[in-house]
Amino acid sequence: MKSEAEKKLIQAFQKDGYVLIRGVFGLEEISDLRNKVSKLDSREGDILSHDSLRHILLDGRVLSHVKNLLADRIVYCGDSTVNFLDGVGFRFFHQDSTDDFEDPIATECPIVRLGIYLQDHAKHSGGLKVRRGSHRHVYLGPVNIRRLLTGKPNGPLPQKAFRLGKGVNLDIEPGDLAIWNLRTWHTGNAVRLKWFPNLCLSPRLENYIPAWMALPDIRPRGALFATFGLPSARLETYIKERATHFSNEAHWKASRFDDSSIAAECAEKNIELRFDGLTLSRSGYKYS
Ligand SMILES: O=C(O)CCC(=O)C(=O)O
Repeated sequence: MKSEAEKKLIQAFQKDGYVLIRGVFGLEEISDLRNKVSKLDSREGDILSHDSLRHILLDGRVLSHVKNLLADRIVYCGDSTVNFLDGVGFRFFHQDSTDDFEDPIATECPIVRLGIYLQDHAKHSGGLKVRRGSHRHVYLGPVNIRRLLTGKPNGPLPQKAFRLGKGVNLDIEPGDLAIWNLRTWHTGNAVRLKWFPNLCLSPRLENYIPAWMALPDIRPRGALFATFGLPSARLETYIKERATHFSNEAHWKASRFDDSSIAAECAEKNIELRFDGLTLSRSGYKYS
């Protein structure tokens, strides 16, 4: 039986394509995590493969929110990263649901991505920007405009899928957990203007904002990102793409979440592990 708070989160997630859950972790936990991330010799590999960070992804508080939005049994395929960047990170709206040509209004994408940010982004730049409701939208580029007009390629789509959705800079504070649908349009490294911190600008424009006009960001920018999904055709496509993408070569080499103790903990927590990326990488697959 779900609590009222859980039901509200589901409603918000279904409507907006994201939720920001306040105070999941304590300030000390986040500062400890930041310290651990800063001390890693290498940040390659998925989160479960880092002994000092594994507990955070398998934390009951994280899993209960993910399971509330998905279902009790969830799938993890090794798609998670540890970030700790001193420079300016990338800034452009994108969705993580790759090779996805389905009608986003008529079909569901039962996959979520979560972000744990290791510094404040409510009063600082550098946070997450999303387009509200954009898990039901397609990108308004030339290919999709042709699709709207001609139904080709990949079949017709309803006209109301061709919308942007209101841009929002999320007021992420240390301890918050952000979860978004894999189809939701989003970008990291949002710039907040000094005089209008809530004004949500286009990320392309933000690249040209001089530093003196923006609220500073806290560097290095630490964050953990991870994907969980439900068994589905959409998840299969995603896992295949992640397993074979050339940019993941080093990631799979450094991952070892098939270790028996990790596998046992995941089994106990009702997490199905998929080793497609690991297996392919170890088979000598040539990434191109
Ligand atoms: O860096 C961020 O805040 C966003 C990261 C992101 O786009 C992703 O993990 O899919």
